[in-house]
Amino acid sequence: MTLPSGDRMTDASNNAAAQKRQAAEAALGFVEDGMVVGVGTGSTVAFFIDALAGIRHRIRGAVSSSERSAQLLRERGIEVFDLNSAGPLPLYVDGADECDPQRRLIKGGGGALTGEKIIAEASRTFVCIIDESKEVDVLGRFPLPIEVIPMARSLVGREIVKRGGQPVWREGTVTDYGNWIIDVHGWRITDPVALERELNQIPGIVTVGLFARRPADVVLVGNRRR
Ligand code: ABF
Repeated sequence: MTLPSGDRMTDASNNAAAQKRQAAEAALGFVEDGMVVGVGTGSTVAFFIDALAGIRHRIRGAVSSSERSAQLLRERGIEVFDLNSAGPLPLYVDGADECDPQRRLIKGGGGALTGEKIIAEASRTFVCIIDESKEVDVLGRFPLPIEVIPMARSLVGREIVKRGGQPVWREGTVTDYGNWIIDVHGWRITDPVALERELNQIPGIVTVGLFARRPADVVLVGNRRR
């Protein structure tokens, strides 16, 4: 396959894209008539939004985890609702950066972790759509994204170092909520629920990119259900 840029995709990236599309299309099976669907962010979700557009007459609309996905949804004629007006959602579909055997996730590589975590919490069923490159035995090979209030960047960085992590400021990234992101390298996260709860206590941290206290309910890997 050749990218719009004219670059040829490698077999591996071809395979990943095919698996992302397969998982996205399989997620349609969880969409029921009249639903307002929670929609995540990222390239896998972009395939899901394309698929959702094909059945947009069957749904009421969507709640988006990011401005970026909201724009994609509107461009495809899908109404976007505010979460407060939509209320509890029956379904949330989103990607991930890593997924362990217990369906616990690292998310936030795309910078939308706060909106994603809010909608995951508001949704009855969270369907995670990934390609096989995201599957790990232990979370942490992908640097853990943490959204922070800008004034707390150094404070949070020091707290991360105390816990054996290497914090890297994602310089230049400002989230939809005006915050910054620190990516934490070097952690092997064997108890993601405990780490999520501990980091959530640190003042200045808005969102930890661990979806472990509330993991995915279903994981679709290409055309395979985990
Ligand atoms: C999003 O999915 C983010 O949390 C995560 O970074 C992204 C994965 O990106 P992609 O689907 O492009 O691989 O929900």
